[in-house]
Amino acid sequence: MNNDKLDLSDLAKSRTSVRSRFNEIARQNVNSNSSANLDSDKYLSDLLKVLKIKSIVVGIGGAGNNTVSRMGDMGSEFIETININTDAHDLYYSNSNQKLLIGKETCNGLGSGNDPSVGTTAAEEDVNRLSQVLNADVVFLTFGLGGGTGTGAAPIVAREAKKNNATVVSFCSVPFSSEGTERSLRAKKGLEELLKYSDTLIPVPNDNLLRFNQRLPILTGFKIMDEVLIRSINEIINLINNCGLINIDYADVRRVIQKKGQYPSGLIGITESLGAEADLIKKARLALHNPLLEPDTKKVDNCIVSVSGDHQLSLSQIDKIISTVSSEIPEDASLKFGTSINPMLGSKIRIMALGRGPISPYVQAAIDGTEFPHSNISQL
Ligand SMILES: Nc1nc2c(ncn2[C@@H]2O[C@H](COP(=O)(O)OP(=O)(O)OP(=O)(O)O)[C@@H](O)[C@H]2O)c(=O)[nH]1
Ligand SMILES: [Mg+2]
Repeated sequence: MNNDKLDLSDLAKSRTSVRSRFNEIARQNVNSNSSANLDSDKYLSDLLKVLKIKSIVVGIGGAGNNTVSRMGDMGSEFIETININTDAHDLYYSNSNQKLLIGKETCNGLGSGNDPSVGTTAAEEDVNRLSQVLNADVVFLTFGLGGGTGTGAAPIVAREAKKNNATVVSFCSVPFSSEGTERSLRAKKGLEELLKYSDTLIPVPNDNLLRFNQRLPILTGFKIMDEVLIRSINEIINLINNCGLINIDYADVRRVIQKKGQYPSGLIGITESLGAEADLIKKARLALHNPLLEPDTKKVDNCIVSVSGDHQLSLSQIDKIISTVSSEIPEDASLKFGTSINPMLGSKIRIMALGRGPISPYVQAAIDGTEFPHSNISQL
């Protein structure tokens, strides 16, 4: 391997931000055969190698490990994953590319005993190893709030990822009310810490699953929640990986997922339509007003809508979706749309809305030190 290749692969793997990788390659290629005014293919191909946006998905604690394990079953095997836990048993039986047992001294591989401060100490014990593996441009965290490991360790994982210049996108479930007040108090404390280090923070309340089926067995509820979290993460990763194809580039995505202002926000919704006009309008609205999150869409200041369908996807269908979304968010909000052709969708049209601005009422409660919103399930 010549020195040029060695440098490039080191640079591609380096923990620096995509912008500094760009600057470095630009510097290294100063004397390439590009002329002063034109750039050579050699320069462009070098550039592409180091500009590839790297994302990793990190599952923390039992719920997070389960979610990541199920990602493979849902056809996301190409995504790089890391499972982190204080519980050796859960970690062993989970499925991820890399695994990290944290806090061997603190927990002896036996879990945190539902104590977030133990989860935090366990993560601090392994802070150097965490820092080494959190090597990506975008780090997705997924875990269940309310226990000890996810709640206590996730903020430390997020902090270390941010130290490495990553954009941190956190998806977490909020425990069912039926799991008790103590869990919900722990969840709120966890959010309080997490909001300091997340760019996008989307808590998904388990209770909202009951809107669709009040008799839902708890294990089925967890499975559905896993799927919600996986689909959300997958769609954002697809968007990042397909950047530059049609209309949306990584700068657009980064603008939406990066924190603006003091607190992290976020909105995501994914729906599918069979393409009739009335249904397209309904599903475009539903993607934006995701009933699992109930975001305040009047707070959206930046939004991406991605529409995928097979070769029949028409301009007028896309136009219907975009004009519907546009009428639901503030006039001065920036709205970008992208389209991609996916023959696997058959006759369905998939709509994904990703937005910045709305702060989850659960995050707001953690900021204000007030109670979590009450679920309205009994009134349904
Ligand atoms: N989506 C999903 N949520 C789960 C699952 N299991 C538990 N939860 C939720 O996640 C919360 C935290 O539970 P765990 O992830 O088991 O806790 P932990 O982070 O491992 O913490 P300790 O076991 O106390 O160290 C629970 O209160 C549930 O609301 C699961 O398999 N999938
Ligand atoms: Mg556990």
